[in-house]
Amino acid sequence: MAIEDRRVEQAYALAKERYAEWGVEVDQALSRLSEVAISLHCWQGDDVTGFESLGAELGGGLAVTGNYPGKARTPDELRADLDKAFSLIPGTHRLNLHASYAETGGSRVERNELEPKHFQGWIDWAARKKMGIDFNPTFFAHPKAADGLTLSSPDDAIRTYWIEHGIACRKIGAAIGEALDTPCITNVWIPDGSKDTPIDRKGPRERLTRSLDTIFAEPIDPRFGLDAVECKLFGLGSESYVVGSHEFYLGYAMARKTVLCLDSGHFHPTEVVSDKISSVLNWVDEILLHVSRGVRWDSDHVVTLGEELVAIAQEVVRGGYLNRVHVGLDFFDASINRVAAWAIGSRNALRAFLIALLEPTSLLRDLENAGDFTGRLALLEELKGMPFAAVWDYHCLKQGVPVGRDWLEDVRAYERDVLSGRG
Ligand code: RNT
Ligand code: ZN
Repeated sequence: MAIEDRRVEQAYALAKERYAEWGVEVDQALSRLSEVAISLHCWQGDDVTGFESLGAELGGGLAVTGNYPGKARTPDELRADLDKAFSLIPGTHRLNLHASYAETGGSRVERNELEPKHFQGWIDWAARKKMGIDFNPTFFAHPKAADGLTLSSPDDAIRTYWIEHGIACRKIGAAIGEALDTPCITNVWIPDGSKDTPIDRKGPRERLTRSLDTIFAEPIDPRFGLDAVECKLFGLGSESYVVGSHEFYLGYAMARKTVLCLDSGHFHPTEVVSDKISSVLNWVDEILLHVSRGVRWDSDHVVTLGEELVAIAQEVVRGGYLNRVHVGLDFFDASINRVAAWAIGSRNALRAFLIALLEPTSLLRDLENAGDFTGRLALLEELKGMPFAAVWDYHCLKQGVPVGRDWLEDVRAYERDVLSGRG
């Protein structure tokens, strides 16, 4: 049952007073929250399948489990599902698109021959929504990636094919950014690595450096396109060695002035991305986050409102980094309703930013500077009980999206009316 608007407003008024006692201006926090754009990953909608019908297994260490009915099979279905998801998320966000979602009108187009026109359907759709798009070359789920090596492959023909794919995608990214008038981040993630201990760790990394340098050789107007590189510790089938490790890409991003992508599922389980943000932003201008949730491994579970998610948002806000950090999501769960997965993950990411924006940071910093660690801990814990949910509900109301759990009813209706008809 829908909660009455009046009750939402009353709860908000009380919450506002409570935050004011801490010196926090709630309206200001909400207006800053409206500026946070989440790049919603298209691949949650169809289990990273894409539209190429190559019949190749996903591979690359990526694994989607579950067979919940109703997955999107066509670009129109995927866009309809995304429309539904966006209607449940307050604010204006972005789409994160993979090259494997090209629309080639039924004919087979090799990945190294993709062009902006193959993404026109996506561009037109995003333009109507006044929304930006980010982009990713797809270096997996392809016969030429079957042995797990792409840009670092010792095979010249294979490596060249993937370099050409990277170059093609960068041009597509720039065309998307120009068409939509907001820079498109084209993020390179490759699966390259090995299951068992390699003798040669150096050769593949040297080849990867040369491949990337070739892909990025032509300058791109930063108003249209930005390049990002995504590191990883290990994957299924690349447990012993990943060519594009954190050190590799941190160095690359610093030396070549690209954006660095940090995926929260890509590190040792006791390592956290929240602690890396203020380190790497000393050395690179901008980062892209792939907000994910690994459970025991890089399992890409739907993002929940947990301690690390809030810590990531706090680090971004406390550091004053909102304009240098791009926020993308990266999870894929086929065991639950896929639209709900988007809604849950995105709403959680935004709620984490709201919690961070409602923090009386200068008060906490003063305690820390005065050496009052008792006060710092006490207040941090008290803040966890503050009524941020009343502020969130009000934000959803004002942004015209469902308040509280009402969004679930929308998803259930969509499942009944649309998804269940997909066979
Ligand atoms: C894989 C990386 C990469 C992918 C997407 C589909 O471990 O996280 O970002 O999840 O490109
Ligand atoms: Zn990722």
